[in-house]
Amino acid sequence: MDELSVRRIEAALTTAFIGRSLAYLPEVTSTNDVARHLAVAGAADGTVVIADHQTAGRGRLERPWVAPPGSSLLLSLVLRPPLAPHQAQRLTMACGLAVLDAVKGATGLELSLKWPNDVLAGENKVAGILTELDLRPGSPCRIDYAIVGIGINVNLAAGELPAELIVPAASLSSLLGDRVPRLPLLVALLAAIEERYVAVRAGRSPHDEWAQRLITLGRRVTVSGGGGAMEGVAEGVEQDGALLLRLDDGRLERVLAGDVTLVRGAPGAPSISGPAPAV
Ligand code: BT5
Repeated sequence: MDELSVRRIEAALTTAFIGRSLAYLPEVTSTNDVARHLAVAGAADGTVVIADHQTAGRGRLERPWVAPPGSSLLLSLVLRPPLAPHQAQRLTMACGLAVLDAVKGATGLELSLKWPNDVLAGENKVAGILTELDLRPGSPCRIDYAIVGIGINVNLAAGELPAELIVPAASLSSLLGDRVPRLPLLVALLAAIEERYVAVRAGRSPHDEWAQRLITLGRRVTVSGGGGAMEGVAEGVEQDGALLLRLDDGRLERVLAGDVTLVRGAPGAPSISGPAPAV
């Protein structure tokens, strides 16, 4: 049995505050939308919204996030970190690393990250993260709340995986050849998020560990977006999450948003791509 419910989740939770305020809904438009409404109404730091099905699940730039009912982990967190807007990518970094921790702990699978917000198994996308911000005006400007949405492909058969994507998709069950119970994975994920988010709250950045887990770095890539495209070598990522792209004429471009494709045929570079960061 793989049913989620508030009772089952609460009984299994190991966290101090992440998910202690919890909404489970069988069907929503998008868990990010529900979480935003709760945040506007004053929801506490660490509030979690989970759904079994989204009728309008989305990625960045309103791209659709596809997940058959009951197949996936679909959740959003309301976070109220003491961060400036330019530090918001720390939340995506921390949650991406938490997905790696939780999947490794629950299944033994070693996943990796692709700049800026994808979780991959080899070249296949297993999970995506959508971070949306609301800012508190003033000087200095701070984040009022952030909604971090996480979608993990858990039990999708090969035929259920969305096709014709720029980045091919995989699910944990398709990789393992067996179904993965969602509840223990969810509990492990919320615990991993709490550990990493507590560090972010205390002023520590997950940047260095995140950079180490990015398969994008050191590769030749094409970055497209805003009507143009640039090709170069992805040299590094800055503290705020920006990608540093060394162009062939020697200039270094700082890329905050764009579609990144690893250039086929370049050393060690299969073709992998993905769209721009929301933050
Ligand atoms: C993301 O966006 O990868 C962020 C996805 C976040 C989804 C979660 S689910 C819970 C919460 N509520 C929401 O409404 N959203 C969050 P992006 O990097 O823009 O990637 C979107 C692209 O991924 C799409 O354009 C498709 O190409 C591809 N895609 C869609 N569904 C997929 C899936 N199940 N597995 C792999 N790729 C998928």
